[in-house]
Amino acid sequence: MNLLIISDLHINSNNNNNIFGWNSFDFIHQLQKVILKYNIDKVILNGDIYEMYQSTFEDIKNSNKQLVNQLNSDYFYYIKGNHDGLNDFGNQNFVHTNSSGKTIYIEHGHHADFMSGTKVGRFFENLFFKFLKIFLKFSFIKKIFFEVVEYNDQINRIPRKYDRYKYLKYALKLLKKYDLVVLGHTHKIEEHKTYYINQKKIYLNCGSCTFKRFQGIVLNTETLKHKIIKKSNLKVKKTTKVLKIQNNILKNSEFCNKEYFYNN
Ligand SMILES: [Mn+2]
Repeated sequence: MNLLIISDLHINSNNNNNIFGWNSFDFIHQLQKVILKYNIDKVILNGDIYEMYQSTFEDIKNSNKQLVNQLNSDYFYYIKGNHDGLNDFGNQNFVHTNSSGKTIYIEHGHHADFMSGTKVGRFFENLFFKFLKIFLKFSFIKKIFFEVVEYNDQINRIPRKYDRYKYLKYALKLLKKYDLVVLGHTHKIEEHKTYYINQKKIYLNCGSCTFKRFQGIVLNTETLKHKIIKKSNLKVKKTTKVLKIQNNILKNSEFCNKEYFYNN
């Protein structure tokens, strides 16, 4: 099985302050190219796909209908990130054991942080989100909350303060149990190989697709062979074929299923 793992798109409802930076159609087209090139069977959305610190899911969906519909199809496996705290859907992680017994573990990576990774932190985090769900019904509180979060959050600041060591340490701990670990969250693409009691271990970070970059990891679950995809500020050429595809997206909500790719 070939997986494509991407994370940290931070798709917002506000087009003026959209750190995702992609036009929905261009992003779907880019995704389609990668899916075809590497014969991808499943796309793993490894957290922080939607920017739910700043907007509600409903608002994000209303401003990016086609894209959200595509990402919600069965072809995509949704993992929760720290920006998904208010989100009712999604999985905590993706675990797979291949035919030779090698194990793959994929999660967003925020459990390395105090708020999501410790009992005390999680208690306050859950309490905070419970209250937030009630208070967000009042639009003036919602507005203040999203403004405060936007100010505090590092994602739209360049340079962002990075502490990759913490996540590397967290990945190494996971690698005692699993053979290959993929995290996101840091927005920095990474690849590390090491050995633990003669067993080869791999830690990968799938980076981020913000600011119109396309970063991700293609992984074959049988061979554990992987490829890092790293493209910066892509310009998508709009050929007549692309325009035809864009029209079809509007008509066909199953755009991201494989048969559709091959038949069109
Ligand atoms: Mn994150």
